[in-house]
Amino acid sequence: MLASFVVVLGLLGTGTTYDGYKVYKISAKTESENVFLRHLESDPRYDFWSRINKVGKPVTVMASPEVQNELEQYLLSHKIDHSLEIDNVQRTIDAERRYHESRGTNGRISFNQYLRHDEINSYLDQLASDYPDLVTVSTIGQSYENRTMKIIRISTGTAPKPVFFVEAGMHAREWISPALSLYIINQLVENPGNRGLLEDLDWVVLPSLNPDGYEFTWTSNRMWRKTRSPGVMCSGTDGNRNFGFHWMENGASDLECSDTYAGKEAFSEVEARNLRDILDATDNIVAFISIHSYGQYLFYPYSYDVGLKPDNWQELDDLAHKVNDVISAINGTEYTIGSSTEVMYPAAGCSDDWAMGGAGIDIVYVYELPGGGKEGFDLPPERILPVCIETWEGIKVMADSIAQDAK
Ligand code: 0X9
Ligand code: ZN
Repeated sequence: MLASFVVVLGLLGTGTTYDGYKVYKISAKTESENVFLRHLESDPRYDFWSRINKVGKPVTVMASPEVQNELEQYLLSHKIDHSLEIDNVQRTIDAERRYHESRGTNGRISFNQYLRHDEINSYLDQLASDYPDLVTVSTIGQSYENRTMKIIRISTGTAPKPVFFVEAGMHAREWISPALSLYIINQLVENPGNRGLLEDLDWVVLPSLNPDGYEFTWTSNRMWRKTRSPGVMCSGTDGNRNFGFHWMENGASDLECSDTYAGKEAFSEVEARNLRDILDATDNIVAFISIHSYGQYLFYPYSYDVGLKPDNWQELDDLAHKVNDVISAINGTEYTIGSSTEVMYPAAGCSDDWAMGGAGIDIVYVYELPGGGKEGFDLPPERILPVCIETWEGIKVMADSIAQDAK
């Protein structure tokens, strides 16, 4: 089976097409139905867009035309509830590309389209030159394929303040993640109305943690998730299983071709090492958020094992509820809140666990932003701004609370 998967990957090569691929929403009603889903998940012909969850929470699965019949039969014979989410994945991807090509980047930045890695870096450099008193842009290293990884520090006054660290772009296909991080930067730097948010905190934002994977989603395979470091059978490691805190203990794979492949060893990926090193080198980080999509979850650590919560979990939980109250008041977007093992699944080696357990940061969250409804990871470009606007309101609440605590 693995061999045929590799052949398929080889054939797809560059310019993977998803013509005729369908996405299904599958809901297990019982634990035994979940066992059938696990069986499917272990079959590399199916791409699980979300991991298997608690009973009752649907998972989304992409299937090629060749396996759709088999999948539907399997679900029907086991009486597992399912519905069709996307009829033709390629159509959605094409629409997104047309949108990008039809608009140039007018002015400094636009939130009606997704940006390439180089465009992201250019925006940071532009801000550094336009706002030298407010902004410092530094390179934290190169990616495996030698792309430059940058962070931006936004800071007023002369003395360093406690730092709010924002990480984005870990998973290549989750395009709304870098987009939101740029919106955060844009608001903090270019909207003078937000200067209050810089009074008690400095902000450090890393918008593109997986540049090779991200570019690969533009040039070759829109649904790529991992890094692009080569392996023997398959390329790429899941950055969010590669951090060295209880690495590989749970919810991570040692199979190269898996989308949750944890890597040869902890911190095998240069991108993960770059993040680790900048966290180590940055003084006084009081809060860290890792931005992903999709599913509208707000997680706090730990995710390496079931039932493990940090001592301050209640405080984290309370603040997450405040964030949700503000966000949901805008457009009704509701987040599910909890430690990720509690509301989703265990996953060892995530950057948030490292931020708390390894780097010693107390306030740590993962945002799983909204998906594109039927489009999943392909949140349509016209949805970028609404998602950014509502999420930014939540992040401001977070920042206010962190700033109070840090005083
Ligand atoms: O599986 C993941 O890495 C994250 N979900 S995603 O769909 N964006 O891939 C969830 C991470 C698990 N939770 C925490 N890191 N707390
Ligand atoms: Zn993710």
